Amino acid sequence: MKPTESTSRRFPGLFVTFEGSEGSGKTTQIERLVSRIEAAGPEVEVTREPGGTEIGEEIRHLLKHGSIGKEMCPETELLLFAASRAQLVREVILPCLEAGKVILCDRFLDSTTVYQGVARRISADPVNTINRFAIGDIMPDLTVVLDVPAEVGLSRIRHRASDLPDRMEQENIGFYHKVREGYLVLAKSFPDRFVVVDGTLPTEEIEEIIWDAICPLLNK
Ligand code: T5A
Repeated sequence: MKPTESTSRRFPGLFVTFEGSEGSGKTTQIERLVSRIEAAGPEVEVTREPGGTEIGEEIRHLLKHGSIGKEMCPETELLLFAASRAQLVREVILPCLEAGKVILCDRFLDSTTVYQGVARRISADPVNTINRFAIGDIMPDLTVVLDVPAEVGLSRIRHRASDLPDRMEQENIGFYHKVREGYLVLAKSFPDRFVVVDGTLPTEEIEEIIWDAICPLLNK
């Protein structure tokens, strides 16, 4: 049977999430979209996962840069991402949706489904149950997946001026291949929510494709 999802359509706001592997261009596109959406009328809020709240940012540090992070088992990792998400939903996302804002979130529950579920091989039952517990009944109205070959994404972030790779950026290439494939399979399962965009296109072209997907939802 085909899986089903409820949406957040009952709120006056709009919830859009951005997914994809490392270096796929999520942050770049979110930055470009903010002023464009604001020019169309609605107030926009940008947030990210893990993080986006004081508690979430502490968890982010532990997950990515904590000196004890090397010892972390996959189950702990899953629960920490979920804890950050539970806080973000209640402290930021729900209030924004109730206030009629557009909220753009850099990663959300699909990252857990793909990274911890598919790539770390935690079985789907606990992943889905914990995801559901963390988000309550909030689902994105639209999820944009920026699809790039793992090699392209990794080479982009490795050319970045900033520091050494963090804990999540040190996996072998096979891990990121699974991430990419995981997103593509997930997007096929929920075609009403997902739009997959070729992340190797020029940034301006990607922006136009995403804008075309968001526009009808702004005018709901
Ligand atoms: N994670 C997260 C989990 O395992 N489970 C979870 O539940 C969650 C929520 C988060 C890490 O945590 C994991 C996934 C991640 O490993 P992060 O620091 O937030 O870590 O990392 P990312 O989300 O992967 O962010 P990145 O900054 O690495 O990638 P972006 O945001 O996708 O890419 P961006 O926009 O910064 O662009 C990267 C570079 O590419 C260039 C940009 O200029 C930049 O230099 N670029 C392009 N170049 C050519 N063509 C284009 N179209 C380009 N678009 C961007």
